[in-house]
Amino acid sequence: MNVGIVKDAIYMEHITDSFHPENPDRLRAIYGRLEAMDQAGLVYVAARAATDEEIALNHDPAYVSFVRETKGKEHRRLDPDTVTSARSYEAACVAAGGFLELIDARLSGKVDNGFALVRPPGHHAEASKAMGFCIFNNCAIGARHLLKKHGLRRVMIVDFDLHHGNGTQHSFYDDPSVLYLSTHQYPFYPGTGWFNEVGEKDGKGYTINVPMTHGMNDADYVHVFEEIVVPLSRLFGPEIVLVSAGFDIHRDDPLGGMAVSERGFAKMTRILMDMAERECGGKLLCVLEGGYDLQALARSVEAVVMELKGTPVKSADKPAEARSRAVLEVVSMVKQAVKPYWGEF
Ligand code: Q9C
Ligand code: ZN
Repeated sequence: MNVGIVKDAIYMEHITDSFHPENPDRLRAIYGRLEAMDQAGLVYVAARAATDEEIALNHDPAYVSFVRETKGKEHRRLDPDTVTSARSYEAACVAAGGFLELIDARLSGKVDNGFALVRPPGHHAEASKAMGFCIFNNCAIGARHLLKKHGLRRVMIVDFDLHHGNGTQHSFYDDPSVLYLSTHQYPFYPGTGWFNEVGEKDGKGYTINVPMTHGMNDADYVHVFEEIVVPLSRLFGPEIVLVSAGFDIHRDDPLGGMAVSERGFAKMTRILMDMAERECGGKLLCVLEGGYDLQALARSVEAVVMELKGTPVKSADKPAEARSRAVLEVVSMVKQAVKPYWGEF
């Protein structure tokens, strides 16, 4: 498999406060690990800045101008958690544009799947508001580009970041062309993502929220993927699958309360690859969201990339731990919530 990788030095120029968990060291750790990997099958896709028009596919032009105003300025606060440095605007444009280039590389057949290793992250960013370390919503801009520029009609977004992707959910809340499915710790930041948030108008049923309880492990996530994500993909029939890949569900993450290991990320990736293979010729593209323990983050991204290459790490077949009782309840609640739209599955 040729795995498209987006990697760029500009992403390290988005400098947050000292001790901010979302800092340039995250990508330094990932890129270091990536360089140490066998390079066979890795295809580096050059990033570029998304244009104003591309960003405006998902954001209010006045908000884009507001962010542009931070250009060249030392330290601006866009939200209690979201700060900028002189080159953050540029980094944010290249984060979105990097994902667009990866999308185009997949659709033109240059790569088989891929991972955009970018920052700032995106899934909390609303149409007119920065939130939760996110400035522009990379994944949502990617989905808009697929609909508008490539004429796709069904895009599936799977978001396994610890936090609910409020920005992505709201972008497509009334839009049946994008199926947004999020697993996230609940109750937790940003507060949204309960079962009953299922979309509105024509988009009813096309938002699926899986609020996970504290401490869920590899087996729990695999169970949710097998019981909810895969069956819904069969019913929806996506033409491409985008993944908001957040590694803050790792057991070592300082922000999260989940217990996922590298092996779990590998298994989740395998399930998503098989799903994308069945539905849409394997069109599966990941974009980095959270993940704040540097070692856990770098090792987990490596496990995902190994899986995308088709050379899974050996530890992937060690016996799994048991799933929790709580996950059965979560799965049954989600099935109940989406039954009016998708029936029983
Ligand atoms: N102000 C991502 O993982 N924590 N963002 C807020 C109360 C914000 C996480 C705490 C966490 C944002 C992309
Ligand atoms: Zn997160």
